[in-house]
Amino acid sequence: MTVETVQSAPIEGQKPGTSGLRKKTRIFMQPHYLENFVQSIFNAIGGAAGKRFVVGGDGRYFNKEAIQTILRMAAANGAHEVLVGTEGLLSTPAASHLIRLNKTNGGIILSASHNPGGIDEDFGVKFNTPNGGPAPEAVTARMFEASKVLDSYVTLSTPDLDLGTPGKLRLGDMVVRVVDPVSDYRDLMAKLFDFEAMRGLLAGGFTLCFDAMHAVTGPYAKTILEGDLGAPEGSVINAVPLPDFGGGHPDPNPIWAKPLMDLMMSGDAPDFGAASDGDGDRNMIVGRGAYVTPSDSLAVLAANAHLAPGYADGLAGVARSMPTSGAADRVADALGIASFETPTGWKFFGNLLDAGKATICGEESAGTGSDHVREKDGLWAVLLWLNILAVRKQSVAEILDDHWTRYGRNYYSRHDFEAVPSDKAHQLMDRLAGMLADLPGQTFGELTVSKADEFSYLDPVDGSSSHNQGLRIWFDGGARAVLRLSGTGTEGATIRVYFEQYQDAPSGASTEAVLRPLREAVLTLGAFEHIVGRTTPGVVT
Ligand code: VG1
Ligand code: CO
Repeated sequence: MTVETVQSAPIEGQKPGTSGLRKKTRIFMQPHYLENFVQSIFNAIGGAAGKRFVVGGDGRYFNKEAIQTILRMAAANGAHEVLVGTEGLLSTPAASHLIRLNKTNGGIILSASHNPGGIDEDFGVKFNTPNGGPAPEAVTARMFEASKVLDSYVTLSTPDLDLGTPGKLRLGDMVVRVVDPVSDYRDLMAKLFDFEAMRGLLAGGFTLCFDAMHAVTGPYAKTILEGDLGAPEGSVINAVPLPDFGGGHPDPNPIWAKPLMDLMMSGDAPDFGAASDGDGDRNMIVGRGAYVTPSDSLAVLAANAHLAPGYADGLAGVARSMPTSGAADRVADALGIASFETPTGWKFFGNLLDAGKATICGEESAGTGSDHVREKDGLWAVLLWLNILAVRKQSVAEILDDHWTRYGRNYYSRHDFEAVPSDKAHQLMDRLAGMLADLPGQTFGELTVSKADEFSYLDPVDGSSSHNQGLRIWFDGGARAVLRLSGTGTEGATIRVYFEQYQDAPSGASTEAVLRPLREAVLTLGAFEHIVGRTTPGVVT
């Protein structure tokens, strides 16, 4: 076996965003594009020689080819062993678990998560560090720097490996261990949750529908929900991962999981509905007639986690990303535990989890997880909900009502303005950033600004700081708006606007009605109409 050195040159724009490098699939398929980035990863971590990695992806278009390329490059770079899921499939949380379980030097995960898949859609590559979590900013910065000076990469010219069945293969001097993507993850879930109680719940007639959205969670949900817990066959729908996710966005929210939402709001609704995203790290939870916002879900899980065996000793702390509503903070206060507010993106939770400062973390974008892995984990959230439902013997709606009565309610909604020309989006954000200091005391419609700032984060564990993490505007009467630009898009810019209104004694009015004055104030002060020519978002979640 001879290692081939391929001459290349730096490719512009290989800068990882909120969650790895995401580009149009055709860009990743260009000569040297993927190879340059993979070599930059290895170069940024001091080489791959003698190291062990996990590699897998969500099965989207180009997953198979990319896995083969990465395996060859890992072997050519001298890696000792790579663990890869059967057919190259691994959910993001399962990959995180395998990295930790096998004490590897990290892993490469192929996914553009909730973005659609296909030759004309999106692809992504992300490196996770030995703790199982997404590379922190210092590491992604080194990857980007490495990409700017790259002049060659190494690979092998070997035929594709057959990754169809678990077993041990060799590629040059490197061992390739093909592993079942589900089994170790399943064992971890069985340790954390009371499967017996959950089996009892389902045997007692409790019904559920889990929409895997033709993405990677299908096999996991089938094994655990239908296999281990005894949900009737057919409880998991769209369970076969497809390279184009059946043509939809594998994004578990009321817009993209509309058929499930419609079912849950209908007379035929099962007791519990859930969905997960392309790579299995996100979740949507919906009870019969009761959608649970991700921010509320985080708060409910934090308040009730002790009902599951894995969390019976209580939580060390709760962490949420800055745009996520403050509902979880209220639970932390009541429990007398710490709460943390981090920038958007799971990589910022890693240090808190490693240091034992936080046990449960969450983001408003349908991500919840705990210290069991270092990624958000869609199916984990579903199982924790089911465990809580099995113990409390109440409906999702009753649990939510009870929660709001006790803690008050943070009405919440996110509006996305997608595919905005980049210059316009920056113009809007820069203008607003420049106005922040003068906003307090000014009134917009019914609301008066009480405070405004640009969010910076000082990591309490390693002392690193991250700036420009979003604009925050608070108003008298418990309202808050956050504006930031997405770091996962592949076309133009996406402006995300997050609205939140706290009510101590929830009025019961619709979220739309409660948030209207806030929305109007923010659209006015942000000059949306004038700068981007739009006041209606493309997606509301
Ligand atoms: C979005 C979400 C963020 C999430 C990220 C990755 O980022 O807002 O909360 O961590 O996607 O999720 P952005 O920068 O577009 O707002 V996933 O499921 O792609 O791993
Ligand atoms: Co995801």
